[in-house]
Amino acid sequence: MIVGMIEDLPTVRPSTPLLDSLSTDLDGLGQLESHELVRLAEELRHDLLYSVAGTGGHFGAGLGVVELTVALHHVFNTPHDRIVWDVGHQTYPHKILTGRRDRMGSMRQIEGLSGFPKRSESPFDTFGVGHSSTSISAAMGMALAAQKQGIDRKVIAVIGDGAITGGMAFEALAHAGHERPNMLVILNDNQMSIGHNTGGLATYFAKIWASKTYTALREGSKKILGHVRGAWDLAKKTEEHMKGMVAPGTMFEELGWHYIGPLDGHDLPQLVSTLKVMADLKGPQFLHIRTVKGKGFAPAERDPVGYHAINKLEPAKAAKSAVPVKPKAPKYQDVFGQWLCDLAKVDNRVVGITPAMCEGSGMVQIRQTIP
Ligand SMILES: Cc1ncc(C[n+]2csc(CCOP(=O)(O)OP(=O)(O)O)c2C)c(N)n1
Repeated sequence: MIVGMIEDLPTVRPSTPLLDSLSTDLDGLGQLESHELVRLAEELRHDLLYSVAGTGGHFGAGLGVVELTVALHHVFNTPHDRIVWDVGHQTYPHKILTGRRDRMGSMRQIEGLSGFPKRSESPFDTFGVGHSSTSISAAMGMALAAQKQGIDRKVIAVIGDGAITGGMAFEALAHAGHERPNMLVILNDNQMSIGHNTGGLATYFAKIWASKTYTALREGSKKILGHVRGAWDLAKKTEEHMKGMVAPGTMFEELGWHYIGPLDGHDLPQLVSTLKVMADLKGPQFLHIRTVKGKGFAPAERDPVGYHAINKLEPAKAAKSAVPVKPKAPKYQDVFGQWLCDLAKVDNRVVGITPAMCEGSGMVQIRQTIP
């Protein structure tokens, strides 16, 4: 179900019988049937909407990985098997599932839960993050260490299409392509970073998707046009003029990875069956999934940049609009952004460089006024 308006956000804890029945060590999750997993994902999404609406924090990324979170904890024996989330801003559903549900109301407050994975918080948080692009490297270290000690452990890195553009991620991709540890990287491609993606890799991922869609269409039309004399030849000639077709994943295959995808990351049954197969494959495995940032909350789906992170929503006060309540004081990044603009106006040697997050670092104004 898509929640569409702020009034629809749960202000009281939604009914989540299946989620309530799970033990904090996730015993039993592995035994759930496919239709139960789908129901669990729905309950988890509602619980997430309820808790983030109450505390504020990272919003869109977590909503986009609800199915993936359920699938990973269902297929893998966590925390013995290790999930390494890149950046970690997408781990709110993971935290709800892994024993911290009753503390979600303390998110990002003093003595409360961290907005990122934190090893001291839970054995399910395998790596302390916040900085991006580290997950593949960390997961590779864990995989090699387990191999060396003869421990039978699966290791999975989950990385976004924004974070994977970081140099460290590529260092690890190249390294693992050479060392060939048994590990899985899941590329969560939602066509978004914090802001809109830029750069050649984003174009490459878009081409992969376009080629897959095109191939599916081609297979369909082959069946139909094959029966019409001349029509198929004409279609083939047209096809020769099409530029920019790419075989999915060639780049990763060339680096030494076995690539599967792109798959619909919200199709839970398909995700589960693919993960089950991939879990037993040897060597470095790469699964490319496509998801929607903000999935299940229509305003966030429409505006993934604005809803990357939100302030606490106050549904009673803001009953008529989906606009997050304004904070009282300007944010640190806004003060910084204003200072940067003032400086750049009087000194043309000043250039702004964002950490791939123009909005979050208060640099929208300088981009617009002094591009
Ligand atoms: C070293 C470093 N640089 C920049 C950032 C800012 N940052 C936070 S999340 C992120 C990428 C988000 O995009 P993606 O990985 O696609 O995840 P999504 O939010 O789309 O799920 C970036 C660049 C960071 N956390 N660490």
